[in-house]
Amino acid sequence: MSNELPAKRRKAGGFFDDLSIHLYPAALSKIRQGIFERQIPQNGGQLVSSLPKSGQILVLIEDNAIEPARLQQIVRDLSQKHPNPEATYLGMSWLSKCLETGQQCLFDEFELKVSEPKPSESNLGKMTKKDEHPKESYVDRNRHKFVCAQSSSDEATSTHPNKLITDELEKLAGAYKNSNDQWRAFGYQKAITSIKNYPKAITNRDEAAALPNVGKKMADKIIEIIEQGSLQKVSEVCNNERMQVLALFNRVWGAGPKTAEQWFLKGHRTLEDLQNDDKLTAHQKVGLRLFHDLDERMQREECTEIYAHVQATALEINPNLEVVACGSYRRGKPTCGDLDILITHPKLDDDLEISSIFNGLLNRLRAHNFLTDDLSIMSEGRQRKYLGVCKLLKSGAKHRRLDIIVVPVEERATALMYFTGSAHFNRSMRLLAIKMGMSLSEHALVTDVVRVNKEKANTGTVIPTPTEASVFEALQLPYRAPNERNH
Ligand code: DCP
Ligand code: MG
Ligand code: MN
Repeated sequence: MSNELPAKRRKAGGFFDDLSIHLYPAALSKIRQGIFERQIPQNGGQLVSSLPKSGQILVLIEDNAIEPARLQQIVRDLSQKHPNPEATYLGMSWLSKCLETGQQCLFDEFELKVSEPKPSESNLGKMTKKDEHPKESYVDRNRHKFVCAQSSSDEATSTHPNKLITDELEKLAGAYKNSNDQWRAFGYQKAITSIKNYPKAITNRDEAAALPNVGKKMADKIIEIIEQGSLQKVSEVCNNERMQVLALFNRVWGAGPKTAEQWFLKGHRTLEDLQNDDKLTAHQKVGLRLFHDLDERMQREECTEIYAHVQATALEINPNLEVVACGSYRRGKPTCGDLDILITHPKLDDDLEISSIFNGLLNRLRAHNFLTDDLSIMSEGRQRKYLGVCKLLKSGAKHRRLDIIVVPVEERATALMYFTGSAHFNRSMRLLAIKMGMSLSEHALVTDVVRVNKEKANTGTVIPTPTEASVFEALQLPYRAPNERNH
């Protein structure tokens, strides 16, 4: 079928729909280039042969089998020779992953950040042994820029002087996210963060355009919001049937932008339509049946009640158990999407005992009719994890999401860090660990990990981290209390 189309013609609706993509030729083999040049238009993307000075453009740079220092050099040269504030630089492995999985993958770990030029530096991005780097390394100089090195200050971001602007732009970012247009969502999100970090009220176009990640078109939008109080584009993008339906479907627990889009394409428009679909997954069925309860975040006080019930039940099994409420609750948020509970005890090391505590707790909670639906029950390494739905034993109580993990004591601190989040904070900390030649997961902080093309070639050595503070310390970060991790 697609043979009838001229090779370069874009196929509407592919997963690259509307993306303008430039394949940067440096280090790119002719064979790979040929494949990509065919695949991008076939999946709805638009190939751009030369780099535009302005406008959103995705610049893909070969990151396969290339020295990190050379890759950094390429990105830096490119951004200097062709400055375009709306360009996003990604490793070519993003493209491979999209083609492999048949979807537009998240940019997250593929984004190539432009580092400021440091002529003395020849080993950028590469973590080397101390004796090779007697002076401060790249990571040492840039550590403070990582999100995990900064305290999140809720007040600053919720009451900054350009809130009207970011509120309006957030509507667009949300709509693009719901419709799986993550490239646009990403572009808006970067601009929003930049505006939130700007300490003064923006008053003119040049001031707006001078902000990082704000291009000329974005600056025009900012001015429109300042002058009109709102943005015409918001109603254009958000007030149509498709967007409204996608926004609704995204609220079903267990469905994301991709599922929402598939449902829409099948002709579904309402929650009732979904009820009649016999292809829903078990999760989606629960999400749909309990839509109204699970759609709403709960007040912190309700979390406290749920926590008290799980904790009391766990302590019946063993009074020495440590039962910690993590997630947004531990970060002090006034409302929570679910409750995340971590369980361990100071001597917990035996896999049979881990299972027995885990199963014993679930059985007891089931016997109380406290658990109403299981979403998934799994083992992750030595940790056991439960995702489900619970309901307090009082009239009028609503169904709430509950996650429980039981972990061996030696994984306590890294599991606590992971389960406390935020997800953004965790991503930043893991990235920093990688740049320092380590690897951080919910199981352990590991050093001497050798990576070949981003795959771990050896398993490394576990650094003992008995406390959260020791994780921060090993990464040479100032300690941040949970309420400072709301990034
Ligand atoms: N987590 C993560 N990466 C993800 C999802 C979760 O690192 N993609 C970690 C950090 C989260 C924690 O797990 O803080 C708990 O996940 P939740 O989805 O429950 O998120 P929160 O508790 O932070 O927020 P919410 O109030 O929405 O539950
Ligand atoms: Mg949570
Ligand atoms: Mn959770």
